Amino acid sequence: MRKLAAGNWKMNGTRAGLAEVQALLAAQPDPACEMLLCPPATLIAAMAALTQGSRLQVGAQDCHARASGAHTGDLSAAMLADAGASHVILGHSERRADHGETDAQVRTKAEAAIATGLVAIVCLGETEAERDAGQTLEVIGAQLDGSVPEDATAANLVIAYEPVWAIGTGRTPTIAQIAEVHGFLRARLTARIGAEAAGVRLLYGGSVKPGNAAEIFAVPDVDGALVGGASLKAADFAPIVAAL
Ligand code: G2H
Repeated sequence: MRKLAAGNWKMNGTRAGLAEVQALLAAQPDPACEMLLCPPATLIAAMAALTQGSRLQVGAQDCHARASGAHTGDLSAAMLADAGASHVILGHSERRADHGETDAQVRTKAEAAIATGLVAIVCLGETEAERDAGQTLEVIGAQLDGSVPEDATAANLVIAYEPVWAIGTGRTPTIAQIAEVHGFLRARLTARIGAEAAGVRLLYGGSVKPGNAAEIFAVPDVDGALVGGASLKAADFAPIVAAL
């Protein structure tokens, strides 16, 4: 399976930030893994134009479940695809927290994204309180069951495990903790979508940086990373891509 280095710019970046994309293209013309950047929606079209013909793909950070209609401020999967997106991040913990997104909503968004031809990157992760209570696998298993469409395939689904307490904090789980969750996710996904699960990329996300990427990528069933802060600068993201 081809690994995936995905960057999530979150609510960061204006057109001036596209200089970092040019620097990344210059630094990584032929990486071994797939490369993806998910900027704010305002930059998708410009980034797609800039990366046309390169190995760097462009994605979005959310989509609406419906194709069109009276949903002020929202963007459909088809609009994102039209702007040049190939992937869309769904159910990131920041959207679950800021917008109250539920597993069922994430699932309908994933269904819409897949039906449009986008790859859905579905995010899962436990809070610190849930981990401390010994509920990590129970929580993640329920999120996976609730968020992943039953007809998802290795070609149209990516899962990102992002422990909420590791996001933007500089803290990362131990290698053993990542291995436990990713092994669990592979088994749970197999129970849900069958043999296709073997080819679904399982990304780790949460404070991935150049200094810890190689160690995390060596963990079984870690098939790439969803990188936030360290994807904003080519000088940080390029070595992470190179480590895959
Ligand atoms: C987790 C991650 C990217 P960061 O949210 O999705 O962000 O690498 O800044 O922890």
